[in-house]
Amino acid sequence: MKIVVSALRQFIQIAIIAGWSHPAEAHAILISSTPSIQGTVVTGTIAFKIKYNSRIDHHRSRLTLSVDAGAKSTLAINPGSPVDEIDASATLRPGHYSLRWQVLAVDGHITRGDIPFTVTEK
Ligand SMILES: [Cu+2]
Repeated sequence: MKIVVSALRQFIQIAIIAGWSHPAEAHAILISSTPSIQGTVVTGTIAFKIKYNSRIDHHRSRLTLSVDAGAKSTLAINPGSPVDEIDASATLRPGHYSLRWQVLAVDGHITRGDIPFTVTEK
């Protein structure tokens, strides 16, 4: 009985350690984006495509767009976005913008970042 208890305790300890040191690949890391970081696009309807290294939860992810003076708006994430991508669209006038993304990866961890870009005249 003593051996069983000791083995069980050891198993629990290993499980705790394994749970704490989960692989870094599990986090959603930005792979590519349209517009690109510091990129330039022409005024009109912009198709945003933000791609990650892992599956993300579209319902618990968020896109916030801010323009020059700081006016912020939330962009609706296209429900048909690929599993590792968030897509959205917006009609934008020329200016300096920043797209803030926040995504929930399948491992339950949230990552966020900013994509500054410029919209120019036609
Ligand atoms: Cu993680």
